[in-house]
Amino acid sequence: MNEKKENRNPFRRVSHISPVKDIIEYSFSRSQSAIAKKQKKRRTREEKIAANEKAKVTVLATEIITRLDNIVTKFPSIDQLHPFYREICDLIGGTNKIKKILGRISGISRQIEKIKVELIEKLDQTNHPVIMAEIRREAGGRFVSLVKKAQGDIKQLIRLVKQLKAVPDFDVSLPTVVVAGAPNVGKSSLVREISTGTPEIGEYPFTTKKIIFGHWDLLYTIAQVVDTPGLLDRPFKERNIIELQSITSIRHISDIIVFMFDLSKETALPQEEQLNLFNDIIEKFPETPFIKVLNKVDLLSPTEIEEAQTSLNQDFNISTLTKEGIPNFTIKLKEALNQVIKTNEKFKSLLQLEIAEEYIHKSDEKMDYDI
Ligand SMILES: Nc1nc2c(ncn2[C@@H]2O[C@H](COP(=O)(O)OP(=O)(O)OP(=O)(O)O)[C@@H](O)[C@H]2O)c(=O)[nH]1
Ligand SMILES: [Mg+2]
Repeated sequence: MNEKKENRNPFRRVSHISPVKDIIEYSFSRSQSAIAKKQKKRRTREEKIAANEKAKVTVLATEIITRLDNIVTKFPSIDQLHPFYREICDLIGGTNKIKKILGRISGISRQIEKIKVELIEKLDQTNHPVIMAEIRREAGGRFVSLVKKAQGDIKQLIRLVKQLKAVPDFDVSLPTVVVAGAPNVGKSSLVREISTGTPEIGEYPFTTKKIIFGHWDLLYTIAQVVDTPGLLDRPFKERNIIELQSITSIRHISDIIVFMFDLSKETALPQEEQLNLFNDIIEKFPETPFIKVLNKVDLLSPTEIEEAQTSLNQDFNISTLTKEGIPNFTIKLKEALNQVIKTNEKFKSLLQLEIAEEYIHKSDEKMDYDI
């Protein structure tokens, strides 16, 4: 169970990050109500005042420090993230930038701690109530101006975490089909057709702007089906964040790539560019098995489909609109996935389930024999 949870989006576990204004307000209210613990021995009026002032400064510093430190420690360790989430995190926020933000926040927390120690010492050196109150006010002023330095960083972090929490959960232990292709070829329509995923379908290119997961029941397990934003035929460094999410899914989580083509008149990208794109992807990820699918055959004549076969050499002809070719495609995709499960080391644990089934079967046979 725990293992499964760890496979999920780690940013979902990040707890609420308070803006600086709330940190200040909350810490001051705690500090104001702070009074020194009662001592057994009788104390003079000055001693009581000194103890209370020290308590106020300590509580104020501790409350701010705890909140700042929590932001840093509760943030998932970037270097230990699954490569998929690390790359997505890099795309959305820039991992170096995030590390710097976290570093600055903990730096401010350490500075507050240092000033607290310094001012407590200063409080120890006087027994004058007016000076003590002045030192306490000085502490408040210095803490606030320091914590305000983190205002921009914390604001950015709140925005980033919100975006990162929206990245779907994926489970490393499950086989994953990534549906990719040029914009508007029908990727989302296919994902809706074969899985529980419900991505938006639109007549215009780039309807899908982020990765969307659906699930699909297989014989012994479920598979994840990933809908990705459309890709254009262009060099890697010119790709935008939306496209790069597709590449990230292909790179880190795809066990099979379903690459879709659209050769109808509606196509957003000419056939040649779709082929360039396909070749570019399989060259970059030569280890990942792929299936080539020609969609929207309802819009093509038999001659056009035949011609496509020569130029694309596609594995399947389908129409997600009329459902033509879909049953055959799903059967074959399931077979391919079961093959991946059998041959890929990382799905060993799923196969053990299969062995368990066989074992149950064998013990049934044995019982028959005994009777
Ligand atoms: N005629 C026909 N239209 C289809 C077929 N499949 C999808 N469409 C239409 O093509 C358009 C794009 O479909 P989507 O499923 O959103 O395509 P996509 O590849 O996810 O598009 P992006 O997310 O924008 O890259 C929609 O208007 C669909 O209704 C099909 O087999 N035949
Ligand atoms: Mg789409």
